[in-house]
Amino acid sequence: MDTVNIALIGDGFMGRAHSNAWSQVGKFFDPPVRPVLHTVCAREADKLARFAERWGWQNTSTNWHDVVTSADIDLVDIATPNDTHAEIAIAALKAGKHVACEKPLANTFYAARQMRDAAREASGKTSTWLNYRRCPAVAYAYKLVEDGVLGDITRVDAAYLQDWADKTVPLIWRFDNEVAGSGTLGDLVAHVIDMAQFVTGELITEVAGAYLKTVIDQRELQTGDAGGGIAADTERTAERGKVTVDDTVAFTSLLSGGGVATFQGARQAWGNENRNRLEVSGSKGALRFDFEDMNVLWLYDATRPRGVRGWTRIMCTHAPDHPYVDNWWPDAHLLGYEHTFVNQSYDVLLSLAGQEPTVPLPDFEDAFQTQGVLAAVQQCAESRQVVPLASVE
Ligand code: SOE
Repeated sequence: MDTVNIALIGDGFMGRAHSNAWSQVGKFFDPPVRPVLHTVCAREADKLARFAERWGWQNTSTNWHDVVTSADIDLVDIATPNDTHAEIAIAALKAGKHVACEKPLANTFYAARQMRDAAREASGKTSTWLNYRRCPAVAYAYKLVEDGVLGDITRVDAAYLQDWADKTVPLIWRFDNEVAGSGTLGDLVAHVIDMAQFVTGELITEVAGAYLKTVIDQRELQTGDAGGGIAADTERTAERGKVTVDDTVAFTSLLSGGGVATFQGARQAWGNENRNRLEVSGSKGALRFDFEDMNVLWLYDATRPRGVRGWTRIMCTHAPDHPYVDNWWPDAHLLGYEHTFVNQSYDVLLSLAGQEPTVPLPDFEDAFQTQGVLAAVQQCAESRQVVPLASVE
């Protein structure tokens, strides 16, 4: 296979991020297989035609069923709202395609399990766009922990905080539990759950003390598509609808190595515009990451003589030590959000050619583990009881 024909399902915010990744990866990396932007599929033909023209997709379709079963397609890339992931992914896997799916895996634990089971039976490879693993600083943190720099992990403190969801934002799909399956929990905290498990190399085994709160419980109904942003301005009506998901999330959990991990998430955390942050402490030191300063990793080496101990600021742009940066720019010429998707598309292409990715790719098994944590948090918030992941149905 020297080329891979890609079908993208969805032309919204993630459709743009993925289109950019597939069109850029061959310019900055030398993937073993070349991606072809073969077909993009979405509901509205006029918007779709403009999207295809802008991003260089060769074909368009408004019928995803035909696309995912077409003999012309090798990989199906799912960038649609959460309630559509399972049907599309399972159809694509049954048709022998590789599948790259946006996060969270699905809007329900049941649908996510169906996707995980389909992947187990399928010949195609799966991946999930948990893209923050591919910030060079996060990938380097993974390597440092794997090399034992922190020793035994004792605690994790993680949060994903945004502040876009004020009362002027209409009732977009992210506020509808039927479509999204949760609010901040699945949209944001899924990322830091995956990051915590990825960097520590450990899994969350139980959840306690979970709270899920809706801050703004009514929003204006919208007409038309929310376009390419999280909450791009749209026409709205004076009529209002009920928000049926969480805005604010907090919970505590146990890690498989015995440490304790605490998580927060919010969409009205004023002053935190896209603050996806992680602190990991071990018996020999600690690491800190904050996506709003995404090229930097902070390291505290607790084995140093006390007089000289302190946080070291590492600019993770020093090739070849820091993952991916060899293919981008010289020291401190800084990467951004879109580079994490290009880095991930490179690793997907490596995996399709049977080669090892730069750092582990989250497949449907990994994403299902994260979905289990989401379900455990929802059950814990409901029951006020400790929920072992093994008990989640
Ligand atoms: C909206 O909250 C959002 O676009 C998430 O859906 C993405 O996963 C995150 O990377 C940025 O914020």
